[in-house]
Amino acid sequence: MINVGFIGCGSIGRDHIERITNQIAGGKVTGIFDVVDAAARKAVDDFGLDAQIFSSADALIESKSIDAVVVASRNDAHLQPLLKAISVGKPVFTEKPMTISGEDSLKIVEAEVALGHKFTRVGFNWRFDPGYAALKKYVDSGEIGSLLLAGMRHYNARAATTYYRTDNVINDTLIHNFDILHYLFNDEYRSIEMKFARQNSLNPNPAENLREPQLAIFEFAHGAIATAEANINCQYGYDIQCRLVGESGIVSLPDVATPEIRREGQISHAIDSSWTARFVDAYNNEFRAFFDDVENDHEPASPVATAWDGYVASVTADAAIESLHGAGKVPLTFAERPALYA
Ligand code: ISE
Repeated sequence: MINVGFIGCGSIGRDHIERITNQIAGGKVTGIFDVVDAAARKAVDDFGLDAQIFSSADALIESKSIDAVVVASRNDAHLQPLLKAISVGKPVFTEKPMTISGEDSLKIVEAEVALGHKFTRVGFNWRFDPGYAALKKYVDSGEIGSLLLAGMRHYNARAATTYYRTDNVINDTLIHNFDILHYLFNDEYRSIEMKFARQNSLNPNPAENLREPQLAIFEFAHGAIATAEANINCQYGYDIQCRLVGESGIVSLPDVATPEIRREGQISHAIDSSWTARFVDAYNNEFRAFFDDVENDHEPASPVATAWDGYVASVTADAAIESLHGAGKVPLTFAERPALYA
């Protein structure tokens, strides 16, 4: 049983605590830290945890009673606990994005390279979704030839939080697409360009606060092109689509099966608005993989997103934000991939 230390008990943190406590085997939450002490106490009470509440993230990470660390704090608070976990040699899982800039993400990569060991897993959970896993397997089998094009849809019924703004579309939402496209194409990005569509009049936070829908256009090093639509106020549900066009065929992400309803002259399927429900298998699988690795003393390996994958997504996100702020098509350049992540 892995003793897990949790940093951050906001909504996704609580979700993971619940999953580790009630849904999957292998780990036990034995330590908690949150900058808001009451949030840590509430998590302990709500989930009936037998866990120590630490007074700082560093104290939790250093504690001998903690085997592995989960970072689920705000996006801009991941860097320090990740560097700390690496410095004391503890396996660490961080929610996405790994950090909020390519520069900071490179620091994680460099810290791991200096020690010659991969400690970090990034919560790009789509890689563990059965639908995406099937897509990846199919593409890698070569049955539709090399990929030429991709079209993706990343729709939210409405924004996740009241502070969700125009730039959050990149680091909170499209960051998943940045990672999964890179993973599926197995090719480097050459450029990204962001465009705004006409505002949805149903967006409750429009004008400069939350400009969307947004369209991302990616070019890959070998010439393939992909697009990803982010539509954050689509109203009707959480809708994730992906269509990959190869030289001799097309493969598309299956919808999650829900019962077909025939009623009042219509045939319908329900669509949920919650991403935690849509990706529940993916979240559970990524934590099972984390605990398995820790139990067996394994470094993260595919399909797990490593610090390098986190870095690639962060550099892409930096360029996407630059593009949103008027830079047009932004070329993408990356540091040389260290042998550790070959
Ligand atoms: C959220 O954090 C997610 O990870 C969801 O997948 C994404 O659709 C949503 O926009 C984010 O806020």
